[in-house]
Amino acid sequence: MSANVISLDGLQVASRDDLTKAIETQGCESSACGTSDGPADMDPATWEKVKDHPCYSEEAHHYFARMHVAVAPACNIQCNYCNRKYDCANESRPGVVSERLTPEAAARKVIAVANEIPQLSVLGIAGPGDGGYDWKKTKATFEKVAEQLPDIKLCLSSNGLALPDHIDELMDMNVDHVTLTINMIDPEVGEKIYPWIFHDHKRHTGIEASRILHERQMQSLDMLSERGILVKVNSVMIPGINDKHLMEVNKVVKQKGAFLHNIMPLISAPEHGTVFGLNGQRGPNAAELKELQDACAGGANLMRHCRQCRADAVGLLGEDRGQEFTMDLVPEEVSYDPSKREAYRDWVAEERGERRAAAQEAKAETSAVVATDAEALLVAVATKGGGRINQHFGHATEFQIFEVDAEGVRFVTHRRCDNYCVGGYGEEDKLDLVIKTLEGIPVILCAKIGDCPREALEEAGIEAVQDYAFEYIETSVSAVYRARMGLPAAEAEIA
Ligand code: CLF
Ligand code: SF4
Repeated sequence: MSANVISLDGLQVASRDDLTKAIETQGCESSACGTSDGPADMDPATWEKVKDHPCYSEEAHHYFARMHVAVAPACNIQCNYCNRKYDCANESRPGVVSERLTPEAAARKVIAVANEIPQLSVLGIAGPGDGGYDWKKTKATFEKVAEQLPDIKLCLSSNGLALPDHIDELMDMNVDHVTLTINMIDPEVGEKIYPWIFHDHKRHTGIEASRILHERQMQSLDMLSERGILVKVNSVMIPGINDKHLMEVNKVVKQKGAFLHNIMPLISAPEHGTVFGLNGQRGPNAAELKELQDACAGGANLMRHCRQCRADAVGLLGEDRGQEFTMDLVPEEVSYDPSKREAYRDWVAEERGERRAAAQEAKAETSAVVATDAEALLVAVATKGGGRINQHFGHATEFQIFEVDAEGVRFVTHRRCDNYCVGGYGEEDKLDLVIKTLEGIPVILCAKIGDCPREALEEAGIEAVQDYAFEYIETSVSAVYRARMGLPAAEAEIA
């Protein structure tokens, strides 16, 4: 294969034109991004840092992938939603980490993934314990990767307790992105979440533990913000314990300079063996989560596209290709070839600009004819990335949900499901679950759908539309909105 050939899941192309054509005809398995212009309300330096980061930019998550390496198993606190046997709940859904890696093995794995997945832009360390506490391994991994793959962004997730001791080293390593998990700013709330912490060679319990944790978390946030490192705050929403309180957390972290606030639902089940799982503490439902997120309007900007991924996840946020890159599959000797990633970034820079322009045009034309108080419409989209409707209904393991009104098209959330079609055949019980997943969403856009599932959806009051296969999401959602209102299609939507 020549140096400039890009391979996306079996799709091999030799140039940008070929790539565009391939995506238009087959759908893009992924994507990355990089227009030079950021959103109007963001300074160019910040945009430069976030434009390729799938967690820090909703737009980027259609194009770019992250990978986590599980190099940091030790942790210095106990969260009632965590069982050490499982991934860190700060940054992952519960599930045993497949393998823990040494920094050397991790660097080898990153090269292997970067050679195969051109969308890869970020290496994150998210446990399975705490990367700030298990610092030697975190630092050694970041240094090895930075030395061999200087164009990969480094991203750390931590509970913040040990972090003030390492912030200057993070600066030295050019780490631009740090996630702090902050579940409270009131130690009385913290006491219900953290039974103990280990700090200054000593174990602390009760309210003292939460007081120290809170102070260190605030110190970490202040120090990172002062140094221009972008901080995303993750908060686990625990009904009856910190749900109302998180509005205060949102205000405070905004004042202290957090770039984003990611409010994630508690994942809790008895089989996880956590304190909350065993004592029946439930997580919030989707409506409760949305209500809290909406109540935080005006505070810190919210991240709504988090997938609560594993501490060893690989791929676009909605997918996990970790099983393709277990260490037994990674060669002993592997050298980095940046050419595919470079070609991919170039392609995305242009593609992203075109998508944004089309979305702006559709928005302008829609807002010119739709009343400002017209009811918004929710639309589900089956997509494999690239900002396009490029997935068959039966293959979707999640649907991205967009809202459209006179103000334009916005990503709202995603809903997960099992794919309906397995081995070429649809499974009826799975279709029932997919329909349940789509409850409250009147339209779904996909690249293709069979007659059977389409009729079943129709009976459930959901219109399945495949007329916009491989088109941009925003222009298609906008066109459907106008069509359902009996309005003509806008020029940008026909183009
Ligand atoms: Fe990983 Fe976290 Fe960095 Fe992203 S994840 S360390 S910021 S590269 Fe992203 Fe995964 Fe949500 Fe985390 S979707 S769990 S927010
Ligand atoms: Fe578990 Fe992460 Fe909490 Fe540590 S910080 S106890 S690894 S969830």
